[in-house]
Amino acid sequence: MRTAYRVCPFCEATCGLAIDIEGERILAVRGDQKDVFSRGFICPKAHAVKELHHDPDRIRRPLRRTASGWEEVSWDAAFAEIAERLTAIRAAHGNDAVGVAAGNPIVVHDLAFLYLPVLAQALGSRNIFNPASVDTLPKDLQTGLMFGSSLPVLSVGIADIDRTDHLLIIGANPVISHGSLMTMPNAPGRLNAVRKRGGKVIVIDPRRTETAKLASEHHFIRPGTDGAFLLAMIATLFDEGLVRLGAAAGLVNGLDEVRAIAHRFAPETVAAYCGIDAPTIRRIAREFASARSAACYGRLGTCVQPFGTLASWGVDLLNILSGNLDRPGGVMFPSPAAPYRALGANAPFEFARWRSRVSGRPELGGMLPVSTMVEEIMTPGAGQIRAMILLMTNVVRSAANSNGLEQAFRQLDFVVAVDCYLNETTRHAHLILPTPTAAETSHYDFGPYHLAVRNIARYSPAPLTASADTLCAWEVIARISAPLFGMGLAPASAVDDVVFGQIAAGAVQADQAWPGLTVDEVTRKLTGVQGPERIIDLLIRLGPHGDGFGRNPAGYTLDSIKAEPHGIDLGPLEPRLREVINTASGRIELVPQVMVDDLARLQAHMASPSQETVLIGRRVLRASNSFMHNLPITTKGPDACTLQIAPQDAARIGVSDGDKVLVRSRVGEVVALAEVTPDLMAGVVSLPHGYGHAAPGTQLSVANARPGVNINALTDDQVYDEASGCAVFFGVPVAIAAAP
Ligand SMILES: Nc1nc2c(c(=O)[nH]1)N[C@H]1C(S)=C(S)[C@@H](COP(=O)(O)OP(=O)(O)OC[C@H]3O[C@@H](n4cnc5c(=O)[nH]c(N)nc54)[C@H](O)[C@@H]3O)O[C@H]1N2
Ligand SMILES: Nc1nc2c(c(=O)[nH]1)N[C@H]1C(S)=C(S)[C@@H](COP(=O)(O)OP(=O)(O)OC[C@H]3O[C@@H](n4cnc5c(=O)[nH]c(N)nc54)[C@H](O)[C@@H]3O)O[C@H]1N2
Ligand code: SF4
Ligand SMILES: [Mo]
Repeated sequence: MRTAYRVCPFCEATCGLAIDIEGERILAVRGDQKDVFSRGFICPKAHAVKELHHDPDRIRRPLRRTASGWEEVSWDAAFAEIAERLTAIRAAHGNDAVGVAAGNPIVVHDLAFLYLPVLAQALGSRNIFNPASVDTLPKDLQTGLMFGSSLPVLSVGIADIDRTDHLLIIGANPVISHGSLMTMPNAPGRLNAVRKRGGKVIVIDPRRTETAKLASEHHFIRPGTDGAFLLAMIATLFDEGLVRLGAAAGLVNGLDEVRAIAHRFAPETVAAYCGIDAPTIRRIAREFASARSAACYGRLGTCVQPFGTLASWGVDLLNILSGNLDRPGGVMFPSPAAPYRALGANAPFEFARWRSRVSGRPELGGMLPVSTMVEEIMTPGAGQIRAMILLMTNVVRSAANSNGLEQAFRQLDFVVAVDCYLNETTRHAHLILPTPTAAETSHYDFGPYHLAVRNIARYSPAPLTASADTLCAWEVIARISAPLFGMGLAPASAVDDVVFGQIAAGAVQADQAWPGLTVDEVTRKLTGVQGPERIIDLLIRLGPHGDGFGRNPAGYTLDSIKAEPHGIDLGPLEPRLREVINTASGRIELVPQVMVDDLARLQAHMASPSQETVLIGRRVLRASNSFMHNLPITTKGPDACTLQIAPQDAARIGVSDGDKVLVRSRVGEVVALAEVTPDLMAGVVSLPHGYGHAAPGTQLSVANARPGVNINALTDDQVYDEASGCAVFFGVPVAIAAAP
């Protein structure tokens, strides 16, 4: 028996795992006590490393759909067919006819994530969707407009949870999710520590969540009203002379405009709309502003809702105007060892370079909102999507309007899915290409370390050797891309060399830290490693902690990081605001025009708020989105897929615990079992997502035995945040009734 150490790939928290292995069999997964960041903490999902790897339903060989069922094919045959079909579709219908959708695992198997731009470039299509275009667009848009970062998702301000005196959590449930756009292993421990050292944690959420139960206070808020609530807090800061800019002094534009806008959202004006009384809003604002240090953190509840961009804006305004930006205990910017900025430090933020063909929703970072997918597949005309490349996504269950997506996917001419299950989405594919599990792959958390509450570097070697004839996700992406680049059926390494050449040229050109660097020197010194590790090595050596290719011998290289199997702690976050601001003005733009334009919509909604019941989501501890439902860990305990409903609402429609409730929206209906609980705000119901299994033609023996109901049969691709186009998962109007 031996123990391998690897970072957990199942969420952004990056916990270190100790994996006990005998031969090729994983016996157990434990927390790595020596991990410099997680120090032994894990959640139940960590065990999925073992269960996913040994799941008999998992696909291990490329599969091709035939009239009589699925057959195994060789990799070469699969890539030849993909090349032929995609080039033919592109030749006949243009570049936009082939779309790409990448799912959540690509973020945490993020070395493949580095190759998504390669595929997008090879295709030249406008129809590219990635996980950020599902769950982060409002935050991306707001951060990009205010700070000017070219890849805004990787330059979001991070709440300095380990040092803060006051944490305001609005629309996030890190005790279950373990944090998103905030990498922090052991979220429960870190939250408890704030209170233990005398600080305060306040949670604003329409559900009394597991996080709310650890907090000092919790307040229900009407879904979708956070933008108004946060502006009312800001109005209070102005009214009571509490505005301080701190590190942002002299670095902001638009302070007078914010004051004028906030004035229209006084606590007394928004209280009834938000469901939080005016004195409470004023008190929360005052306490936030007068704490020694404070940080406001918002996540999905401030993104995937009808006013996500304004809500995300409110979070940042509050942090900036209370003097908490870029100070310890406030909101700070990590300094990762492998910074994306080394790829092109001064590229400006770009937005709406194109709009979706059917309803004109904006591009951001080269992607369109997933909310446009159904109409872009279904609406005939030039630019219609006719083929999809799916990279680890169960989009037919995870995006809004599943029924529309089912119909859309059925009519596509060609679908190739890089995936390890035959599930609700991949059953629509013509080819399924599996990739090795986390147990067989090495890892470096490129994305999460840009979002971490400490500066950390950790490399994990593959615990098991991948069986012969498997291809890593990046190799699969490179081989799909080759013919689209005009490189025929070239091996992945050939595509990689071209890609690396481009990246190295861009990075050397952008570099300002290391004098005399040339592409030739960089390429020569990195010889020997291929694929994403070579890119990571380049970024590390060019980065702020790097060796500058020998110019700073004490600095890091990928090899020196590899030498520390439990990671390297580069210390707490440090002030670096000036490096982060990348706007044309060189200042933080407090009031981008996009916000001004969207405020009218918020005010109209405030003037006539709907009286309908609204549906929100809920995450469950033992599963990540949809793909873990086939693993034994998710079957422990009571059924998680219930419709939570407040006692008042249950009484009104005449249902009790365990009764069936019919939930209907514009696009669909489901019958779910009621879980009556005072933890939900009246007028709001909640279902978890990722369920709705047992579809014909799937190979998910565990998930199909406990299918649950599909929330995204109710969510609506035509209900979205207008500024960003982000689909609304939280705040969908529904009708509820006792099921007959
Ligand atoms: N109503 C509602 N809907 C939501 C949400 C919500 O809160 N409410 N949340 C949204 C969010 S935030 C997100 S990010 C999306 C997530 O939605 P998706 O990105 O679609 O994530 P999953 O549903 O888990 O699907 C992951 C896919 O990757 C495959 N996969 C998993 N691991 C591996 C692997 O190791 N190798 C390979 N080759 N394939 C693998 C799985 O088989 C599965 O097909 O869902 C969104 N949908
Ligand atoms: N166990 C587990 N962990 C996960 C995942 C999982 O599926 N399971 N998914 C991963 C993914 S893909 C992501 S993106 C992250 C997400 O991480 P989080 O954002 O922390 O996850 P959620 O549980 O969706 O938290 C959103 C909260 O917003 C609340 N909310 C809903 N509507 C509103 C609103 O209008 N206003 C306010 N203020 N709150 C609202 C919800 O009740 C919920 O508590 O989690 C990741 N981690
Ligand atoms: S919190 Fe996230 S990273 Fe940590 S063990 Fe759980 S799933 Fe893995
Ligand atoms: Mo997500």
